[in-house]
Amino acid sequence: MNDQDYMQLAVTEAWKGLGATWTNPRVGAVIVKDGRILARGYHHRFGEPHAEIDAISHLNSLTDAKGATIYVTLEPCSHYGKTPPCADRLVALGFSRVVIGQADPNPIVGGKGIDRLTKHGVVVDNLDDTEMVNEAYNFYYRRKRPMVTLKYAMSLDGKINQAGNNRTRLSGDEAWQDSQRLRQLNQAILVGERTYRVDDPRLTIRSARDETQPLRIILIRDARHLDLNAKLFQSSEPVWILTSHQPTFALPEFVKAFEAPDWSPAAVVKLLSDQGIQSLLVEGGSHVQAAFVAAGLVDKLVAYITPLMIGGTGLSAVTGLGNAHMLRFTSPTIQRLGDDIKLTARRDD
Ligand code: AOF
Ligand code: ZN
Repeated sequence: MNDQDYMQLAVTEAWKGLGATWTNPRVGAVIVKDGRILARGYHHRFGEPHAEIDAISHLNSLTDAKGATIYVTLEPCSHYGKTPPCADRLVALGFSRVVIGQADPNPIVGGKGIDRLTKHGVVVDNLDDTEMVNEAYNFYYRRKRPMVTLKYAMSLDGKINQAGNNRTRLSGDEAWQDSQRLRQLNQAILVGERTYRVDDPRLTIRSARDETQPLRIILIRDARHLDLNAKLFQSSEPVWILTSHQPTFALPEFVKAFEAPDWSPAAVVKLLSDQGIQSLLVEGGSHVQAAFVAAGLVDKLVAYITPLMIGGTGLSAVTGLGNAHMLRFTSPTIQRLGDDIKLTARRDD
């Protein structure tokens, strides 16, 4: 096993926190001494001990840390937050080497953790190979806004449904499972008014525990007569309504309405940035997706393509998008999921 192998084990640990650590990063750690793995750990959920501390708690004896190496997917912290600085703990226990997967883009740590360790004679090596574990966290601190992912399922002729306001089931089970995971990778999910009315979605992750559900956001032009019987309101995880007219009645505690004359994609992204939301999944419909594309506010695109011709006058994935808004995506990857194809592409500017 080399450094990269141990780091991959730490990455596996980090992913165990999927969906539960917002707005903290997913972090994993593995402690190694004389070629033996002594302990593993990860950041279980927001507010709980950091990965390093979790791994240390699994050592048979604290003295085992003396002269050991710890592999951590993120630079150890140097600040007093909800817990004391991990860097200090590593120094105090006598670790001789710390191998990190990436520096921390969060300015409260940002390099200070590494400095603290090296100042005390601990060898620090940065493998720079774990950025994808916290794609949105990294994006948020570097770009100062949430990472926006656009997701849709479409037919071979680029349609998302048949004509009219029908909900058309396109993707198979595997693609559906995958889209549930995509929800877990995002801190918030947004749909437009038509999707909300036609699909009556719950926007929850079926398999997840309540407290790890993403924030659900709907755009409703006029919320004065909002129907609280919609499925969205049948589970009490937070819902935000972005509207030009507040409801005329009291909302349940888990529902919050934000009022503005116009909720353009830029205004939505500004609100989310201000509220510290690191990632947003736009799940339709066609007009909302077009608006995000037109505004250039799509960082990642996930399309599930079903080998089916629909024809007729069903909506395209981005209805109403003029060709003046051509947006080129890069680094496409494809994956087969049952009878569907998943296409992922990015915008890197
Ligand atoms: C984590 N888990 O394993 C590591 C983190 O609010 P606090 O005190 O929990 O601190 C959160 C910050 O700590 C986080 O943004 C990141 O900069 C740093 N490292 N955080 O939640 C961990 N190692
Ligand atoms: Zn820490």
